[in-house]
Amino acid sequence: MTNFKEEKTFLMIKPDGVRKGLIGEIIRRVEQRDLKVVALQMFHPTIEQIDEHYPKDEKWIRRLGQKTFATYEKYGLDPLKDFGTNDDLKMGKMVRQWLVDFMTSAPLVKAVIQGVHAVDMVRKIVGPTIPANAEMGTIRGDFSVDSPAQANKEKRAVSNLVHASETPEEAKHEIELWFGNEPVHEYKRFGVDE
Ligand code: IDP
Ligand code: MG
Repeated sequence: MTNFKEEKTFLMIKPDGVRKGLIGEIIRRVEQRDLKVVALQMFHPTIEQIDEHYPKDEKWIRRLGQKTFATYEKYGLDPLKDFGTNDDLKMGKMVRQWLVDFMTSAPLVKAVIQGVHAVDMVRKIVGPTIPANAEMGTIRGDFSVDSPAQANKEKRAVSNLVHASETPEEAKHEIELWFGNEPVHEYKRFGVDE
């Protein structure tokens, strides 16, 4: 019987994950949790593809800007001095552009992961966005050390190894974008599906 909580999510190993030689480790941690890799590929994205990947709606961009300002506040820095703005939307657009630059700087690995509560499970395995907030035992907690304050000062995206969909809606959009023309495979995993 199909488990009604079974779902698919999208995972991408970012340039730093690839360049640190962590492809195998990241996939291993996902498989270790009985989640199934149903599509997997290395590729070098275009600017246009990455631009489609990150949401374009104002709410998402503002949230990204707000996060950046929150980091600035926490570390006593002045965004107006460094970026010439206090506006969430303007700041969010800048960070989004840094992300596009970062994500096109090396090959990436993209994957579709299937399993019970796959979206939440993969987020849990990956850990929260900022490495310092990511617990040991998560991919980001164990292997990344970047600081958002430093990244913002250097006008670049925070290096945190992995991208993983945050919601089922985001997963649907991303799987369609990255695997729309390619096969996602069906198979039964020993000890999981039978
Ligand atoms: P997520 O990757 O944990 O889902 P999001 O908030 O969706 O995090 O942000 C997307 C990516 O943008 C992050 O993974 C990180 O690389 C980058 N990022 C987030 N906040 C900042 C920031 O304040 N400065 C620079 N880069 C950031
Ligand atoms: Mg996100």
